[in-house]
Amino acid sequence: MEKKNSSGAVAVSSKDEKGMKMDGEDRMSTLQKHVAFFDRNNDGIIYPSETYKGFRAIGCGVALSAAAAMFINIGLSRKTRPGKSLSFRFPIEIKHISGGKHGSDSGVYDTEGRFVPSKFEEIFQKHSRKNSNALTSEELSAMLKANRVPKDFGGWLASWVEWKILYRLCKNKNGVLRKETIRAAYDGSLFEQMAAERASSLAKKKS
Ligand SMILES: [Ca+2]
Repeated sequence: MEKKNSSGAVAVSSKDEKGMKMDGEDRMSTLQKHVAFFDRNNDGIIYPSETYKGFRAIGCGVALSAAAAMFINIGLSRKTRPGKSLSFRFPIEIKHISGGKHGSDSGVYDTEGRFVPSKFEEIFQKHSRKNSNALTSEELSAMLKANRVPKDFGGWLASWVEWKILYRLCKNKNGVLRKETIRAAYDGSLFEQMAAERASSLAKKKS
């Protein structure tokens, strides 16, 4: 269930999210939902091993999943654990995930990780040329360039990696990333679908 707050951003009830309840909070932001898929045991913390398993579950290979786990957990651990010292287990705290937001992005998540529908629509208004409800590889690259904040190299890299992985895994047979796919990536429901499809295709192969 999604509810709009006064700023038009969307907050999502935590009851929808695998029964997980955040400490002292009764709602998850869309950004929290986006990452909650990777919290494999639903304790509110994502360890590198969980990031790895999550990437494997959606169909990424061993090398990409391992690289993603390192890149994401080392990059986000300190930012999502305000006031705590560095942990070499590199945990990510979901309740503070908005602290891990990077620059040079599309602005679809606001500073608190809530979904901003107008920014989402803007992606397609500005960058879709061939099909108003999808992005081609070239359109995606143009969007990444347009979003770059000068000298924000960390943000450039993070955006590039996120979108290129999404494109590589989720483009359709015509080589485009559809709007509804991108929408589902933002709230993490895409990952649940991908994992379910992969599990069922693996089960079919075994039988
Ligand atoms: Ca966990």
